[in-house]
Amino acid sequence: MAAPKFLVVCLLCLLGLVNGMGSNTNEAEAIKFLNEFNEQAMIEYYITTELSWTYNTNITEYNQQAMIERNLVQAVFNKEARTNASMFDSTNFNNDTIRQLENLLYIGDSALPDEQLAELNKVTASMETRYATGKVCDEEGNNCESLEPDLTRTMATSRDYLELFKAWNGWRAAVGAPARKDYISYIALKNEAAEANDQPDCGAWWRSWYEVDDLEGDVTKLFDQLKPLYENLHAYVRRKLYEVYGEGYINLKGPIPAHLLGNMWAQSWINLQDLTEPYPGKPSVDITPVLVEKGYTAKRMFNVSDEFFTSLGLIPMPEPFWEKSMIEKPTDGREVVCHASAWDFSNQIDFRIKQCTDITMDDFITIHHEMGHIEYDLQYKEQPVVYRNGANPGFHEAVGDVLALSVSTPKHLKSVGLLDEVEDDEEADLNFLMSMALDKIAFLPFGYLMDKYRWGLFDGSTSTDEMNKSWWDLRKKFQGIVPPVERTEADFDPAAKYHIPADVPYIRYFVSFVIQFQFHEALCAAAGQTGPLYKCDIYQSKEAGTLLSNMLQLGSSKPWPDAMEQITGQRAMDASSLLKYFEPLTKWLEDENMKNKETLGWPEDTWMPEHPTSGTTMVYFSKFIVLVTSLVTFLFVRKLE
Ligand code: KAF
Ligand code: ZN
Repeated sequence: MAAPKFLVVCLLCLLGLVNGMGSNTNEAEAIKFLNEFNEQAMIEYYITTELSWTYNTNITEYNQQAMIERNLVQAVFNKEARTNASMFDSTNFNNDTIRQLENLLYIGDSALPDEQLAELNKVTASMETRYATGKVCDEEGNNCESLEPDLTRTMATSRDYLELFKAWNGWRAAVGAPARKDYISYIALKNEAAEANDQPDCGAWWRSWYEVDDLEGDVTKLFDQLKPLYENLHAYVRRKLYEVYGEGYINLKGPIPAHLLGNMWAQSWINLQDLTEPYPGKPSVDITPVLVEKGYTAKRMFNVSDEFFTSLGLIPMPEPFWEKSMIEKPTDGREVVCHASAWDFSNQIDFRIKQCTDITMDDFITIHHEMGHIEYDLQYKEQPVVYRNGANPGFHEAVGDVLALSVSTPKHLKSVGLLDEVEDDEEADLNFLMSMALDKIAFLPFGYLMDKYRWGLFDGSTSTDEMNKSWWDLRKKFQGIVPPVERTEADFDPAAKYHIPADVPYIRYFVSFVIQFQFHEALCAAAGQTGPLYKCDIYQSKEAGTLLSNMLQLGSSKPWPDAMEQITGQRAMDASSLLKYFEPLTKWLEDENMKNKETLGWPEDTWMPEHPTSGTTMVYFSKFIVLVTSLVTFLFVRKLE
């Protein structure tokens, strides 16, 4: 295997066809080539994106095939661009020409030979279709439910152990296990693609986008710094769940059953807000009931988000966005990919969001997240196509979330009529900070482990024979959660999370969750806000908006530390802003856990919860006892009368 590849590479070297090893030293010609490429790329990408959109908003065999075939045509275009770019010897060109040419040498999956690329496209499309169309039905095969909105709502609102289990387990049976075989093919093909891009494996390739020496080391340091806060939150929430579900289901020294945390993947615990408020008597900071009561529609939620962007002087969502986006789940029977995404059609006009919006606070925040992507797209649309990316993938994920940090403050929500009552005292602040921690702190280990898991599969340190076990090893080690029933290697639970079958890397979200607080702090300073970080709201601050948009306009034309420095004055990821934001809550959690003599972590890590169905027997038994007691009391009282 290795020898022929080596030969090919050397032949290409002799011909000067790889890595800018060409012989043409004429920079004017290089610039002319780049300009022509840019014009043509806008046309080609537009066609490719349109076909992908058609599939994503109407999943049919025909649309899937059209998308796959178009991807092959796009790959031919990309390969040709790579060949042309490699004709130049760019040693003496200016930095920008070098950066653009280098970008064109790495063409992603398109570098695969036709046959393998076709196979990869087929495998990925089949995994994505299975995920997008997955349903959970009852024993008779009736009352089938999809992930959005049905199962998501159940996971968020039910406190019935068995009902939660059925949704959790049903989803994994529907879309997890069936993806196992495809995923093994996928790993091999993605590694081939990595090698075709001069990378040792696909994990290394994905990490290379961050232009640092040791991304894994960098994120591990950040994670270790944040771990104590996570463990404090975990111990506190575990106690609250113990009060609801009792000792058969919750061990106060063990990991938490994965289906009790208000979310299909236990990645956000925001839906446990009502159970976990430090001071329960205070007005709630959850706007879901207000959105529903006031009759908000998806469109109106999008308008409110757009207004926040424009209040900073940022670019409003353009007309075609409103005409062409899909902001609700279609009701005409069409199957669609519901997982939210933001689309740049590369023609400087057409930008769209696809989201099956539910009228909840969660989705209100997701709207800001997605609009952040579009805002970035709009800001860098004058850059050449090769630079129309985030400074790194984490930057792209952070933009909308930064704005949402302001939007979520109770004062802001009240000012736009989304909360009726707010109080401004220490107890109310702690309730608010708890709600933010359930989102931002609970997410950290999940954001960290999703790619740690895939990096292990790609570099071979995790065997495909233990693909499910190693997933749960990481889930237990970092999140402190366990499956509610035993799992085996017939299962493949990672595929029950969108980004795995859909081939979307995940460390970007961990990076985002750290840097969004760095950006927030810098923008708050620009807005002249001097109070605690968690109270800052940059609404209507043109200064904050300008600072942000100047950075966004760079796209990926500069290495990300330059972009970060422009906004924050720092050149590195740093958890200090995040820790500063949560400082009052950290202290409160530490005191509370100390008072209750909580065990931090999950030392009893071999513990498993009772089987859910044996649990139901218990539930029925206790209901029966209650019934008998009431009957006896009733008869007794009657007799007394
Ligand atoms: C983020 C923020 C809050 C909570 C949770 C998260 C993590 C993550 C999740 O697990 O839900 N969030 C998302 O997946 C949001 C979708 C997206 O905006 O990140 C989307 C994912 C995606 C979908 C299809 C193909 C590729 C990526 N990303 C984008 O639409 C996107 C990414 C980069 C540039 C432009 C758009
Ligand atoms: Zn995103």
